[in-house]
Amino acid sequence: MTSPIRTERHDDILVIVSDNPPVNALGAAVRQGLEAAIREGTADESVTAMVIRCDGRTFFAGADITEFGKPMQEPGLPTLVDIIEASDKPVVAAIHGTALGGGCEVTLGCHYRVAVPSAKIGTPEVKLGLLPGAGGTQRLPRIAGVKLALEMTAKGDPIPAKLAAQAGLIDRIVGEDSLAADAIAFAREIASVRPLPRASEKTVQADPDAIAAFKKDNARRFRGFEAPLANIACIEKASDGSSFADGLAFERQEFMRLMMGVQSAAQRHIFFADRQAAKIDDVPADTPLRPIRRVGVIGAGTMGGGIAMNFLSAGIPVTIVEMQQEALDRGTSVVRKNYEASAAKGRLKPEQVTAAMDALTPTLNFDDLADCDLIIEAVYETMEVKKDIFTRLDAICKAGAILASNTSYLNIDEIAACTQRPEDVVGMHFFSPANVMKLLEVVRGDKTADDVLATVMALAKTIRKVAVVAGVTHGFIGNRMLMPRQVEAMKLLLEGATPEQIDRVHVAFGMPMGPFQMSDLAGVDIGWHRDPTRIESIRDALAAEGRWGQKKQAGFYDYDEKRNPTPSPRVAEIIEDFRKSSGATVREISDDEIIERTLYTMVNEGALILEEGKAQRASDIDVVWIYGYGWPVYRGGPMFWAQTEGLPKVVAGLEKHGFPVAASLKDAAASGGKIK
Ligand code: 3H9
Repeated sequence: MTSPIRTERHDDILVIVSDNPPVNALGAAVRQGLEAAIREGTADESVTAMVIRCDGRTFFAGADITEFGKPMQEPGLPTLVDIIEASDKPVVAAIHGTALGGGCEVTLGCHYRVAVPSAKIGTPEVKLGLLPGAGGTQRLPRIAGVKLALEMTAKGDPIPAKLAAQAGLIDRIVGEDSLAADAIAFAREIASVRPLPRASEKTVQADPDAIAAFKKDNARRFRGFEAPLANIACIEKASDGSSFADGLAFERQEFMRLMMGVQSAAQRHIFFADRQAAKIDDVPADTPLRPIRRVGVIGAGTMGGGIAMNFLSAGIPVTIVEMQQEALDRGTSVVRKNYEASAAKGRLKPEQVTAAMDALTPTLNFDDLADCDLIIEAVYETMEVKKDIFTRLDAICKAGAILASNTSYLNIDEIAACTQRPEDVVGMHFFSPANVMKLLEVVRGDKTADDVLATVMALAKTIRKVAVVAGVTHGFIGNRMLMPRQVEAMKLLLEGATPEQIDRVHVAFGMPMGPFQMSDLAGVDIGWHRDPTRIESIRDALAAEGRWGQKKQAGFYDYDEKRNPTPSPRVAEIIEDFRKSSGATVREISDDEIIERTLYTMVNEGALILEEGKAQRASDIDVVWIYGYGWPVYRGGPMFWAQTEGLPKVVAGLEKHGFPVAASLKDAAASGGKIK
């Protein structure tokens, strides 16, 4: 097999080039090739300096994640970085694209680093539940200081070349289109400079205050995660006076601990699940896409406005339609306010706000949708209204336009059937707030054309959403799985649990909020029949009393002006009344029972969804829950989590409470297999 690493001689400079598409991951062959090339350069007396660069779209994007968990082939990445640093001739990293993780660590082992202006450098391992395990936690603070090293390792976001240069991580920013030549010229300039700057030989100033402040400021963000704290501990070790060798030993120990743990397995699972979700099993990756130059949105409410913002932010013009001028003005002004708020926080430049607003065309005239390539309907969840809209769209939209509904429950096939072009109809289920939440459920109707599906999936990437294909089923993937959870949460109240207990168990599990906190935030009145005399459930009783949630400062909880919740004595009374009238036996409910009845039931529903072919794969379900509902990523989504719980335990838990268990779940539990 040919090596992905080749060497090129430019007089006295040896250029070592990696060509390992798509992202130059540092797999075994790359590491072996790099080691051989460095040895070639050091052995050859006519070589004065070396340059390491990559072909393709990026510098090394990190260790090869697919090798994790398998026996490591020599040289390991830490050894390779040590070999580079130990070279007695200068080695220059020439960076373009993203130097990430192990790729960043290779640059830190090099004596010098040059980069193009668009390059980024970072240590995103924490997002995989890991830490930079090839000396990164020890070299990074020695070059860039404790504060930046904490930010980069414990949060994992890459930094642009300019900032890296200010921090000493880049020695020279070179021409965007002349990296190879500029790196050689730089190497020649520094070829005879001695001593060689080696990161491992530097010391770093201790900064315990910065470490304490960083932990405190980010406590919320890091809640439940193991890896951020391990990253911080390694940076602390690098700066507490310990030797470099001791620091490396500590880093290795922590890296291995994380690598063997469930959290990293879960986060690595989600890394691949994200990318897998974009693939449609029976639609070829090279399916020609329909051009989307203008998007129409019907409805300028919270949902419609949020949906429009996704496209405006991506530079795609939007025509937004409403029935009344007042609603249209209100919707447009909310979009503007949202953009201005982002600008005030420094996330957008004023000219970007202007450009986005200029690309928005508000109108009361439905016919203005005629020139749109994609029209997304975001009005009430009523089949009749949707059918009416799609009939009108069918009459006015140009041939080939994609007609999408943002419905969260309704049958896309039924909606499609009222048009003459069901093949152009698809579901695009955004999650609220639509301009923030990453998830997009793409609902594939019976007749949805392959190119429509492929176009919408590709468009999702353009607007920075994670898209998952769902089949037509009530509530699709996410909301369908939410239903058993809600039903059980309400039953548990009757049997003796309180909203506080159920929410506490969910938050301790890692969810951003529990079912009742979620109801209060979304609105207890959502889906309510609006007849205060008809009280059939605890929810009806709350709604009838105007306890509609946070917006009324009263829902399942009481709220103060700052929206801080406290348990409500009135809600306790209502629950008590229902307990009496339902004749339920009230008992102590354990936290385990709450997990079994509200979360195992979701897993069961997920298994049914897979059996019915309404989701392509179990990992897609995990993606839905991570990006749509805030399931803790360190638990890998409900289906992955069920595996880590142990499927036999999940099945036994469901059976204990009398739930009918999905056949596929039972089979997987019995055979020691996986839910697929
Ligand atoms: C590490 O370095 C540990 C060390 O500290 C210590 C070791 C001892 N490995 O994302 P894309 C695949 S941990 C294997 O769609 P983009 C990816 O699955 C690593 N495969 O492209 C996809 O495959 P497919 C730290 C990888 O342009 C294809 O490449 N590094 C890896 O949107 C294209 O990827 C990171 O965490 C990998 N490292 O984004 C960086 N990376 O086509 C992870 C990607 O079959 N990578 N693939 O679906 C990224 O963040 C993005 O891929 C990147 C490009 C920004 C580079």
